[in-house]
Amino acid sequence: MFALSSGPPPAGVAVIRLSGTGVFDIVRRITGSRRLPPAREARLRTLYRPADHAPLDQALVLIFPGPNSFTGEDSAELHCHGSPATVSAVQAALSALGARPAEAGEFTRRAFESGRLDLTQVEALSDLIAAETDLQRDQALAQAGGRLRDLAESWRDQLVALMADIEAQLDFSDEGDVESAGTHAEALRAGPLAALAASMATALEGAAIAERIRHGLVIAVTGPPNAGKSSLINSLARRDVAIVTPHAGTTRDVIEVHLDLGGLPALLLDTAGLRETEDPIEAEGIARARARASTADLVLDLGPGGNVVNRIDESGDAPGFHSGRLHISARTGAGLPELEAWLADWASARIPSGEPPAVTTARQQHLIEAALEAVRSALLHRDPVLMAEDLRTAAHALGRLSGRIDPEVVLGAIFSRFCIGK
Ligand SMILES: Nc1nc2c(ncn2[C@@H]2O[C@H](COP(=O)(O)OP(=O)(O)OP(=O)(O)O)[C@@H](O)[C@H]2O)c(=O)[nH]1
Ligand SMILES: [Mg+2]
Repeated sequence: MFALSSGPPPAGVAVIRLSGTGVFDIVRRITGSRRLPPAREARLRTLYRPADHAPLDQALVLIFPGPNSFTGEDSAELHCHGSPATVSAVQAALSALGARPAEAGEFTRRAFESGRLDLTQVEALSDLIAAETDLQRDQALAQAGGRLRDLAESWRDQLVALMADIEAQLDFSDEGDVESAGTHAEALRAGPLAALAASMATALEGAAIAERIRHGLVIAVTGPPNAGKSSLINSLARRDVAIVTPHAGTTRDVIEVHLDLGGLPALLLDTAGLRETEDPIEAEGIARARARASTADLVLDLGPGGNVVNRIDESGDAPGFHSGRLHISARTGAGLPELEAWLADWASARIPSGEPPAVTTARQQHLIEAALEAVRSALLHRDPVLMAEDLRTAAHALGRLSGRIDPEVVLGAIFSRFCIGK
């Protein structure tokens, strides 16, 4: 299979990736040479159309023999010139040579299936491709390196050891050993099992922060029509994302803008001006504005009693914080540096610096919660048989975390989020 892995043409360079059995043969045929480049070293080669041997492009060609490749299979990359004509001609040549276009996420899926990545790393790669701020990148990169995988593996190893221990004790007590399995279970409760529960609970603590890092803190701008909400959004975004007119009731749909607040991600929402209206379209916009504002992490209210006062170019008020409100002019930009500094402080108070959290997705959080619940239930049992049963449940949840034992539908949903070529 093959895919264009770089951005859409035209571009300076287009990277076409290939993976699977027979890839090296295809590279030999498209370059018209028996000689492959040395592993993982780029060589300049002419690419030819198989039908008539017409030259298509001069490209850098690299090969990555399996299993030491991203997918674990024999793989190759063709770095072509990035014009639409070159890319489609090379792709047509690859199809003529028997390769087929890859599906979305198929390279990553093969990496998962060959055991090069576990499911938490797959999720991290998806986040890494989507990362817009430094913090999102740091979090995704740490996860892609296998941080949660290693943690979950150590939990699973501990569970397996504890289960083996309990089984052994049960066998002994069958033989009439002096130490009863029940007393042994008591010791586990006080020691390793309690430590395991504590470690899982600590990992879960960062989940809410990780969620904020992934999706961004949500900031809604609200206020009456014509307050200057869309003007403020455009100034903060530094581009013309929202329509601004002197007409009251301009904005209808909620408009979302990604902001980088000193490396911290935020999602800024422009909303319809709040007022009584007969117009059903505007009324729907206002209902949506209210709904989004009610779940936002912060509301910048440009209304009469709100926390932001706009139009100081008209009122003559001084910019910045005074009388408990922030004074700005969306038109002249006065007070906006103060607003941006305040937003960056506000965001950093909500997203503490330091180690990025280990648990980053709702799926991971859900499964670790399930494992923790089973371990806590095990802590309550006197009967070692029931205790072992709970530990098995916990180990199963952790197996799903890594994707070892997840049903096809779950895997399909995760990989379909990837773009083609990854
Ligand atoms: N003088 C002055 N005019 C402003 C300022 N901010 C916005 N305006 C003007 O006020 C009008 C309305 O601005 P918008 O940004 O569209 O207001 P809005 O709150 O988004 O309005 P709706 O979408 O209708 O709810 C436009 O003509 C803007 O140019 C400001 O700080 N000073
Ligand atoms: Mg508006």
